[in-house]
Formats: sequence, structure tokens, C-alpha cells
Amino acid sequence: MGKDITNHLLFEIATEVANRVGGIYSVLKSKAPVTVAEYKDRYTLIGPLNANSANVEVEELPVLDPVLKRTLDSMSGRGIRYLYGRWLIEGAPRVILFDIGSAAGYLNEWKSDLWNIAGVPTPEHDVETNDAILLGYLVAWFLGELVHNDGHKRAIICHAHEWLAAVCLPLCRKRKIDVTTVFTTHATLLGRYLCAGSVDFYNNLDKFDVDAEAGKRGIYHRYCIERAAAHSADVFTTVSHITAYEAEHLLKRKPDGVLPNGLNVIKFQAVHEFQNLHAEKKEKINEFIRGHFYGQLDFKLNNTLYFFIAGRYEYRNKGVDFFIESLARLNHRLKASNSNMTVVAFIIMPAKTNSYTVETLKGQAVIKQLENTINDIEALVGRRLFEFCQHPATSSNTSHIEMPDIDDLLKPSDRVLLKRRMFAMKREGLPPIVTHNMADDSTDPILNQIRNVQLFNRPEDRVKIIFHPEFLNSNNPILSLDYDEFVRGCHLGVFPSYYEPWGYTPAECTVMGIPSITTNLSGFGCYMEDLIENSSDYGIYIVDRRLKSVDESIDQLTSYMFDFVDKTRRQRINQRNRVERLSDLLDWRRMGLEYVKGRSLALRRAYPDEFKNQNNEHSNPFNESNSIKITRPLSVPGSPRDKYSSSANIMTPGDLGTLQENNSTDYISWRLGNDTEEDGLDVTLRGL
Ligand code: G6P
Ligand code: 1S3
Repeated sequence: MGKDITNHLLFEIATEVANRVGGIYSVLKSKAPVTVAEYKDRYTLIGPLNANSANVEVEELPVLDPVLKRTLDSMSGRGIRYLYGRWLIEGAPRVILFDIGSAAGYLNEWKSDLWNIAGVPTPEHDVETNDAILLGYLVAWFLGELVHNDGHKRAIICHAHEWLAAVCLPLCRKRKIDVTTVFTTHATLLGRYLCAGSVDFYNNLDKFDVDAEAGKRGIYHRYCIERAAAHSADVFTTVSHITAYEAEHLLKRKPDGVLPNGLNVIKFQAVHEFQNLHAEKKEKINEFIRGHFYGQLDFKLNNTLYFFIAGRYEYRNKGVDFFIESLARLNHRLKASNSNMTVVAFIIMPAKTNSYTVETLKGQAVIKQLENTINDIEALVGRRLFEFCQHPATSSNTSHIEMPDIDDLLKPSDRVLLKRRMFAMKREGLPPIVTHNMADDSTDPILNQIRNVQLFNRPEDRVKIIFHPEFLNSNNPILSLDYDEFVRGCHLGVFPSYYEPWGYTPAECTVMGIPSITTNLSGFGCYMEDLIENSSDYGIYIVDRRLKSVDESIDQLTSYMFDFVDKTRRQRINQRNRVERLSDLLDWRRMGLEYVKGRSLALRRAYPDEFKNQNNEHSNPFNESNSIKITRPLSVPGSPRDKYSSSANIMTPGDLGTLQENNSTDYISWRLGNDTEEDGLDVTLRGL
């Protein structure tokens, strides 16, 4: 009997299902609406149960599907606990979260099995690896039973993300479980480790002795899992071409295709709405700046630009070293050219801290007090003026009405109060660089480099730095903005990464209409470079970190920033409009197509007989795409076709897990298919 390919089931396995850790959570969450639209209830995500996050992110449901129920009941009969339910996000996909603790009793048995069947060694105390093994064996167990209970009728795709969720792949292969598999790696273990050191990574990719390098870093066993997953999957993919190249050399299998990361793009009814948001959020940042620089606010906020870098604290991989050096050069160039502009550069990267510094808190308090006092006095002055106008003093000439003196309105007590507030604003030292008490102040790489380049927020500096070593949150006592609000209020995101398989941060800037700088070593940068000629015309600046020397790359970064500072307000507004129009390129409605190709290839490879009658039965759909290159800035207004509103979850860098809208443009004709859009998206959105 033939396989039912049309109604195949899709399981995506990851450790970040309903559990926010990093980029993979963003991928799964933002992709859910299009995947659910395509698969409806044939799509399920599987991950480990993290009770804390599951409690708020997942609504438990009874298992109604008889095949699934029989499978889960059988596992439960052998002591495995799980949570089945709906992930409370857009699209509301079904999830199975296995309590891996309930399988802990099997750990040693499974570890020795992994050694026997795949030669993967596992040391005693690597908790992450132990958890990966437990999850992998549970998933393989689940799939094996499911296939059996389904009578091998429907085809099944098991798509695992990252090595932590990929132990199931060699197991499916070795046990000949009747499923087809896809493995997507979002980075390679060795790549991340090697880049964080001081190796010339990209020029030596083909020369590394991978086993030895993994061994030296104590990650040989993890590396074995990653490599086994890459080799045993029917289809192997990564998130960008640059990571595909890296994987080919470090994991020794050339990926079959690339699955770039998309976003859920929110568009506004009117084009100026996102511009208004910029102005509104910028004013909030201005408020913070007034407090931070109290007593020394000797630059005009109207002539100030906000730049920022944000993300996980990976000093070299995320390019913070480049950013700080180029800020020092920018400072020099702005001073030399007598620029009247000031740049405030934010570094938002979490580090170990012991709360906010007293000086930081004091700055906000002092400004707040001044503002309160002025409000009080303003009210008093208003009342006095009101009184005065009701009983105006008249001279003998009745047609002449006396106006009040300033002394009639502002009394000595008011002046004393104002003076006290103004004295409180005097400060001895310079405005601080870091907002928090750092646990490792003297050894912190960011602070040390700032010390080296001497960017100390001196009055004469045209570039000021603020290091906020904690992710933003609107509940913070200072800089109380969520990350997405902060991005909107800024002028330029700067992400000069050295190791960045994809890089959500510049992509997020793009969909919010904020220009950004990235590099040709980041997946996003390469993707945009492939798609757009002269991407800087669109506000996507790409620093060449491949062919230029370090010094030349830093100079290029400095020049991009310098030229940006030189723009007029009108030019900045125009550029934001152009950037925002690119957001459709990053929408899952377009990006999701690559996932469709990956799954189609997996089905063809596992069930070739079902494709016999098709002309292209053996072809790899990844090779079939026609690339379109955008050659000049679009001048049409962005399309106002908003349908849905945002589910306002607090967002951190790389987590634009917001919403969705129906949008199409005149330059990208991406179609989901009419029925999918109507029956799928709308239905699933309403389903929430
Ligand atoms: C948006 C607002 C304008 C404002 C401008 C400031 O475009 O709609 O009203 O003047 O932002 O831009 P800037 O780049 O100076 O922050
Ligand atoms: C990885 O997370 P990271 O910041 O460690 O996966 C992300 C999602 O695919 C990707 O955007 C990022 O570049 C990778 O590095």
C-alpha cells in the first residue's frame, strides 16, 4: 500500500518550544502562523517540558486523536510524563512537552546504547548532553510507536533544530523508523567556539582538524552528536549560506539547502504611523538621556542620534570590539570636522551585575524632581496669573491695563526651590558609562576596551557611550522601554558580527523601519547582499569583514556611521521609509517557502516511489529558485494592509515574536495560495 504523502504529519523538535532561550524560540514562534496555515492539526512541536515557562505559555488540552492518544498512553504506561496542549502564540500550534526527568531512570541504558549504535561517547556530568539524550530517545520512542499505531499509512516528517534536539535523528536512521528527517543547524558548535577565540576562522575553515579542535575544547561528545545528526538526516540544512559553508567543512556534509529565518511583519494602516512611533519612542529615550547626563547635558537632543548594539554578550562574535573601536574613530572624525551632531551609542548586552548604580538612579531621580518642581511652580504661576487677570491693576487711564511682573508670579519661595533643584544637578564626575554595578568591572572586556579608547563621556566628545548590561524591559526603573520600543526610538542599529549564522537583530530593525549595519559574515547580511544591489541605499549597510583587513573594515564601519550622521532629518526620514519597505522580504510568507522545499525534498528522498510520475522526481527543489535582485530604491509607499494587531509580549534582541498581517507588494509576488490564507491564517488566528 502506498504512503499518504498529501496528508503527511509534521513534527518539529527543539529545546525552545514554549521555552524562550534564544534565536530558535523566535524562529518557531514567528513561523508558527504560516506552518499552522499549511498543516493545520497535522503540525506538532515537540520539546522538553520546562514547567515555569509552560505554565504561562501552554494551555493543556485532552488528546483527542486516537493514534496520538494510543501512542502517548503507551509511553505514559511506562512512566513517561508529558504535557499536551496548545502553545499560546499566534497560530496556536499543538505541542507535546516531555518531562525528561520522568525518563531519567533510562539514562544510563540509553547512553550505552548511543555508544553502541553510533559510537557517541557521553561523559558523566554534562547535564546538557544528558538532557539531549533523554529528549532524543523519547522522541524516537514516540515516533516509533506512532508510526506503528498509524499502520504506516501517513508519511511523517521529523524536523529537528540544533544538536540539542537532534539525538533522535541517528536513532531514527539506526532503528529504521519509517519517518523522513530534516536537520537544521542554527550554528555549529565548533564554529561558535573557534570564532570566540582568536583564530582566523573563515580563511582556515578547510584546514581545521575538527576532532582535535573539539577535543581541546571539551566538546568532542557534543560535536559527535551534531555530526551524527547532520549525516543521518535525510535532508540537512542551515540558516544561511555562510553557515552552510562552515557546516560543510566542520561537519563534513554539504547542506542540501538553506532555510533563512523570517519574521512576522506588522504593517500599519498608514505609512507615517511607524514614523510617528519613532518620534514617540525617541522622546522616551530623550527623557532617559536627560537624567543620565544631568548637569552636563551640553549637547542638543534635537541634534543627537541614537545608535545601538544589542544581543547576547559575545564580545568578539557579535562584533562589540569593532563597534567600540569604530566609535572612537567616529568621535575623532566628528570632532575634526566640527560637527554639531552628537551620537549616543548604547550597548545592550546582559552581563553579571549587582543592580543599578546609585549615580544612574540618582540621575533619573534628580531630573524627575526638577520636572515635578517645575510642574508645581507652573501650576502656582498659572493660578496667580489667573487671579491677576481677574483683578487687573488699572492706572488713571482706564484704557490701560497693567501686565504682571515676573516677581508677581514667581515668588521668592519658588526661586529657592528652583535653585535647590538646580544645585542638586551639579555633579563632580563625568556622566557614567555603565548603568549597573558590574560583578567583574575590572576584567569586563567591553569596559576595558572603552577604557582603552578613552570614550569617557567628556563634554568635548561627540560620541557618548552608555553600556546597559541587562536586557530592556518597560518595568525597569530607568530606560523603561521594551526592546522593540527602544529600537523604534533609535536611529541606527550597529551589528558588526564576526560569527552570526543568521542575525535577527538587523532583520528586526528592518521591519521596524530602522536602518542598520551588518557584515558579510552574517547570514542576514549575505542574504540582503544577494537580494539587493546597493543595499546601503535601503539603509542596510554591510561591512566587508571577509576581504578587508581588520583596520580597513573598522574604517568602513566608521565611514558608514560618519556618513549617516551627516544626513539631514529629511534624508533620515526618507531612508526609514525605504528600510521599512524591505520588510516583506523578511516575512515568513516569503521565507517559509524554503521550509516547504526542505520538507518536499525529505519526502522525495524517503518515499521516491510516491513521486515516480513527476518529471522532477529526483531534483532538489533548493536548486530551482529564480533569484530576483532589487536594483534601486523603491519609491512607492509601503503598503497599508494591516489585518491583525500585535500580541504584545516583551521582546528581547532577536525575538520579534509579534504578529502578522496580510500583505503583498508590487515587487515580491509571494503567494501562500488563496485557500491557505483564508482558511489557514484567518482560522488559526481566530482560533485563539
Ligand atoms: C518621524 C516623525 C517626524 C520627526 C522625525 C524625527 O519621521 O514623524 O515628525 O521629525 O521622525 O526624525 P529623526 O531622524 O530626527 O529622529
Ligand atoms: C543562533 O542564535 P545565536 O545568536 O547564538 O540562531 C539564531 C536563529 O537561527 C540565529 O539568528 C543566530 O545568528 C545564531 O546565533
